[in-house]
Amino acid sequence: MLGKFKDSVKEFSENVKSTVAEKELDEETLDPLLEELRLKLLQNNVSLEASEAIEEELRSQLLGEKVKRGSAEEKVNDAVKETLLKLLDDGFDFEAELSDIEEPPVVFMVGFNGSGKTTTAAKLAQKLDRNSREVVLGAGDTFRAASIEQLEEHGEKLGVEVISHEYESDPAAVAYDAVEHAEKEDKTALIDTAGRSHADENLMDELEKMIRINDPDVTFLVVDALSGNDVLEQAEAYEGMFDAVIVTKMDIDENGGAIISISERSGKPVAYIGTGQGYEDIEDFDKEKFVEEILD
Ligand SMILES: Nc1nc2c(ncn2[C@@H]2O[C@H](COP(=O)(O)OP(=O)(O)O)[C@@H](O)[C@H]2O)c(=O)[nH]1
Ligand SMILES: [Mg+2]
Repeated sequence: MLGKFKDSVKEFSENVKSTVAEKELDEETLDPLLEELRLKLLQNNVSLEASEAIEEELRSQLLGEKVKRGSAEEKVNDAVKETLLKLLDDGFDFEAELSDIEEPPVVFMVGFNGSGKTTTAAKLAQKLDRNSREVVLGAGDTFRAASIEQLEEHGEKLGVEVISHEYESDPAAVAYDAVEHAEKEDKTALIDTAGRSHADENLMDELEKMIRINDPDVTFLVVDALSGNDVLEQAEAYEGMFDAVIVTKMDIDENGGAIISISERSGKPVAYIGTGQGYEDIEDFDKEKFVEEILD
């Protein structure tokens, strides 16, 4: 995880070290190095926007700084670290959010196909259940083949009730029933939805209707770390509809760029990262730890 990104930053700081020895960092020295860092960031799936923001921030921190041989690497690492920490939001305390809600809470999972919504809903169901918060799952993906069975299988394994209707039925009605069940039994409703993109206008309208009718307290946008620059398209497609992001498949991502790009674009916190296919494989996002891992 994150190996390639780490190498890029190392290479940048080593370049600074070898080029400047003891002199002041001027534009002539810094520009080509920053340019090179930017290219490396892009290769690591950091968006152009985010790469430029990082570059600008580093420029303003480093320009005019005197860098002695031997301390350059540390100086640059500190600057990159500071820049990334500034760009990333502090985490999102999901369970504290839920505790603030009086009615049985309603939580929506939205995102593109294959991003990990259904799997993450199951992981969250287990997490909440363990912390004495009973959950009902709503099979709101009535569109994709096998999606209802997939959720029901999770429900069975976890001992969590799943509310479902037939395929092609109105997902807003499924969510409504799940919410009603949650109200009756004092549970938290976790509503799965069908993956969709800008191109699927009907599905997008349907999702808007689902949200309008069921008024979720928390909506997670689930994105896949491997989707690279596509995370921007995802942030855009769901703009204004989500409160926090969950980035899945961090166990098989080498770059770490998706977290940086989506944070920069959406301005929303990353609540959790997915680190595998098992129910346990979900972690609170810790930006300090993430940045340490990139730079260490
Ligand atoms: N390695 C890994 N695989 C994941 C993770 N999250 C989800 N997956 C897998 O990604 C695939 C798609 O997940 P699914 O939940 O069906 O996505 P959905 O279409 O958004 O509901 C499944 O094979 C999951 O097991 C993760 O954090 N790491
Ligand atoms: Mg699904």
